[in-house]
Order: sequence, then C-alpha cells, then structure tokens
Amino acid sequence: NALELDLRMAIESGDLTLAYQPLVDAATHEMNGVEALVRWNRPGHGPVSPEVFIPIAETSGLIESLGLFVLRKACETAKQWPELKISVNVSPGQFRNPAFTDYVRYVLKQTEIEASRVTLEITEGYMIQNPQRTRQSIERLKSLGVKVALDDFGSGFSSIGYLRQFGFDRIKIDRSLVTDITTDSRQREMLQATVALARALDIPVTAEGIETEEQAIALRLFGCDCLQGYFFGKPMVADQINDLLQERR
Ligand code: G
Ligand code: G
Ligand code: MN
Ligand code: NA
Repeated sequence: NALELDLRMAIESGDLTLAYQPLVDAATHEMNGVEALVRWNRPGHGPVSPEVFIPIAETSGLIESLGLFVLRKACETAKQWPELKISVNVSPGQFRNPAFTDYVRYVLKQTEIEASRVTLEITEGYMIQNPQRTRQSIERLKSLGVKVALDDFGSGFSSIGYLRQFGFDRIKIDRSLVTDITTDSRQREMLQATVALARALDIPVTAEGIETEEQAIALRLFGCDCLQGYFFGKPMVADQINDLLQERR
C-alpha cells in the first residue's frame, strides 16, 4: 500500500529523523542522557507517529533497515555528547532477529561509540512468549557491553518472574503509572510498589512521563534515580541538545 511504499522510500533516502529527549538525574535534575525517538514527516501528509509506522515496518520486512538506521544515527550523533548516555528503542521484530546482536556489534564498531554508553530499550510483549530465547538474546547483547532496559514496564502483562531472570540493567516505568500519582492515592501506591519491587532486585528505575515538579519530587522520594518527561524536556532536535550542553559547559 501507499504508506508502506512511502516508508520504504523514506528509509532508503534517509528521510527519517531522530528526536532526542533528555533523561535527567532524579536528585540534581541534570541531564545525563537522551532517548532517541524516530520521526517521519511523510511528504504531502505531515508527521506520522512511530506508533503507526513501526508496526508497518515490522509486517513489511522494513524493520531491520529502519532499526539499523536509527541505531547508527543515534550512536553517530551521541558521539559528540561524551557526557551523555544514549537510549535507543528496539522493537520486537528487531529483537527477535537472530542477527540482531551482529548488527549491534557492527554499528558499535562502525561508529566507535563506547558500548557502555548505549542502552537498548526493549518492550515486554515478546518476552512472555519466548522466555528462554529472550534471556539468551539479552545475554548476548550484554556481552557486547551495551546496557539493556525493560521499557514501558507496567503497561501490559508485566510479570515479576522475568524481571530477575532476564538480567535487565534498568527498568523504565510506563507513564500510565506515573500520570496520576499526585492526585490518586491508589495510583501512587501502585507506583511505589512497582519501584520497590525493582529495587528489591537491585535494578535501577527510570520513570517516564513526568510533567510536573510535584511528580518529580515524589518519584525521587519513591526511589527512581532517573527521570524523563515534558517537565524536563520534550523530544527535540540534536541542535537543541547541543544548546543545552553549551549552556552548562
Ligand atoms: O516519541 P513518540 O511518543 O512518538 O513514540 C511513540 C512510540 O514509538 C513509543 O512507544 C516509542 O517507544 C516508539 N518509538 C519511538 N522511536 C522508536 C524507534 O526508533 N524504534 C522503535 N522500535 N520504537 C520507537
Ligand atoms: O514507549 P516509549 O517510552 O519509548 O515512548 C516514549 C514516548 O513518550 C515518546 O513518544 C515521547 O514523546 C512520549 N513522552 C515522553 N515524555 C512524555 C510526557 O511527559 N508526557 C507525555 N504525554 N508523553 C511523553
Ligand atoms: Mn522508550
Ligand atoms: Na516507555
């Protein structure tokens, strides 16, 4: 179909871009990393959300080249920000590919970025179906020196069982769990219990979707060491990240 064709062309001609959203230290609110988020401005139509075109890329066999583009671009760009870590989203279709570890290794080598600065964010969907293979894939990725984070935790059928066995370096708590913590005590308790669980397993926790100072204060108190959300910064172009870094240098 037309959307798929346009997407194919966008990948081939490099018409996809990346936005970068600040990740901040929960105690100091200093930016210590960014998450890369892919953007597509479809000619004649305007912006299309990755929530729409990533699934299309998955079913049409485009996810590998799209994923490769995003990872390479993010690592290349992050090389100019030695003080920042870089997080990159990995879709189930990429993660499932047996060659995924090889292409991560290839990009690390090609871009010469320090592997320990790179975090791959994986959503939970696929893991439940294939726990054994998931564990192996995560181990292989970690042996490259990159970090692996569980993204969107609490948004789906998260099971505490695999939190430990999969060896995640970090958990990112989904913004749906964060939204109402300052107005709804039940939500607050669920959030606190979730963070406490991760901390009991010694896994550091990032909270997403922080939009107010009140939320930021509460989340730090509850034990999150890293925060992300519009309160600190929306996804922005690389030049704006440069400006933020300039201001504090
Ligand atoms: O940035 P935004 O709110 O538009 O992202 C919407 C969704 O798309 C989020 O779930 C986000 O994780 C996902 N997403 C954004 N960029 C990428 C990417 O480069 N790769 C993958 N697989 N998912 C992405
Ligand atoms: O699934 P993932 O966590 O990768 O999704 C990141 C998405 O969340 C991005 O598309 C980004 O635009 C969005 N996002 C980031 N911070 C906030 C926030 O504070 N509020 C809302 N509503 N969305 C956010
Ligand atoms: Mn993410
Ligand atoms: Na998320």
